[in-house]
Amino acid sequence: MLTRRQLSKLGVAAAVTAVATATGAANHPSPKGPFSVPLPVPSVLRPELRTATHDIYRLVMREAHTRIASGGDTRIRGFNGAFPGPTIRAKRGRPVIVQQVNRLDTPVAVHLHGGHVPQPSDGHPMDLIMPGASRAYLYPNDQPGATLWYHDHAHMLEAENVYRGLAGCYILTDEAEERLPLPKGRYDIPLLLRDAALAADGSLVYDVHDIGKRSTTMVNGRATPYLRVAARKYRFRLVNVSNDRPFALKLGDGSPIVQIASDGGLLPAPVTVDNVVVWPAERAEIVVDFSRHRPGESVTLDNLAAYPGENPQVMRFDVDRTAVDHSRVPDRLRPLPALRTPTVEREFVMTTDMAHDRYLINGRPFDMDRVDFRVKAGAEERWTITVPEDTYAMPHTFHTHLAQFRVVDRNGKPPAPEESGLKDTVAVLPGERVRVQLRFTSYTGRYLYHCHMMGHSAMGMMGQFEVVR
Ligand SMILES: [Cu+2]
Repeated sequence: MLTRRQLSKLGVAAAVTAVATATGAANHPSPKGPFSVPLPVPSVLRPELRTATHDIYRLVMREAHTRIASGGDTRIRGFNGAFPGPTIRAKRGRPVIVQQVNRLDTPVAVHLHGGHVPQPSDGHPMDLIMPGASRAYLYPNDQPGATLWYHDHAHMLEAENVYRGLAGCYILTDEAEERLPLPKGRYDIPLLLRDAALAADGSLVYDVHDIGKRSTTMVNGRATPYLRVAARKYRFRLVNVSNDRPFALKLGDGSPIVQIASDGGLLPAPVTVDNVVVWPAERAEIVVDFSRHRPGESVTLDNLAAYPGENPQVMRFDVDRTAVDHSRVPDRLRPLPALRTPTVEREFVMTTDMAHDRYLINGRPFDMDRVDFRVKAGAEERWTITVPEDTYAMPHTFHTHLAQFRVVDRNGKPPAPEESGLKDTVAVLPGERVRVQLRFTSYTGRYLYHCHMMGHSAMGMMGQFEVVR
């Protein structure tokens, strides 16, 4: 949940007032205005082959046209030409192989964000898939159920590739989670959130610096869509796939939101919040109960972190029917793994070098040929991430590959309940100091850590560690 102080740090407090003034118009959508297109739900990818042990998928990265908003078609780069890509649904204990075919004219590397993955399948930018080539990625799925996502990770190209569409959702479930009485099936929907700058002809304008112009927000690739819902509970998997934009989402009618999961899956217990925050690459799963509405009523989803002057409305839910609802949110969801005493402590300082247009971790930009530190397989480590409060300080989102972590404290205080679960990405605002704790497994090799504001990582805010025995 974003506090008023954090909102003012982002310079977006003005947007809070804008929410109140904009909602009046929401009930009368014009054909070309917001809420004129239905929310698409990305299709679930079918395996090419199901063997006794593996599900085998194939995805072709190619250019295609889509319609984001009224105004014209948009040329995108998509997995199977889809914007966003198809959803892969996997089950814990059953490995997946994805054959990725590159029919774009740019090199790519596909990373499964949040996945516990052996090094050759991690999408390290040294393992590029060149145009015309392909690569098979093995995902063991040996971690608890979680909403993951896959995206390009070619260094210095990732920001534009993802901006142009190379992102998709990967939903991992497990048996314990499936036994919980949470909303399922058609009542369990991923919402991939992002923004873009759209030209008048509908084309995507990419400028790594001018993020302020990306004022079209999208859900599942459509600008301000509507979703027809039944008057019952839904599970929504919020995935922030945007390059740089945070969302702080609140229901337009002010009713509370129940958050059940974060990046690494279910929280120990549900948390009721006024708004739910997802920074770039973060995920949050929420349960929204529309039974408080009658058919014919609507409720918007608003972004408290909208930039000043923007329409803060992200999408609208139109309740159009009643439905039987046997789902419920249990009081306990999933216990967290215990923290061990860490054996190693490390510090990460995230800064901006405006003179050279670079973003740095510990004073250095990414170097493919440099291993920044080595980690012992099986080690429990505590990492401290700080963003000094200086002239060019800005929020960053620290992400590490391979391991999920737990936030130990934020500025010396215990994390909020919704930030206490398993995570792989954490926001650090100017002047903040966040400590996280993570445990490495037996996988060895080079993995990345970086800021997930993609313009920042593309401009150097990234490093690599090597796990050794
Ligand atoms: Cu950053």
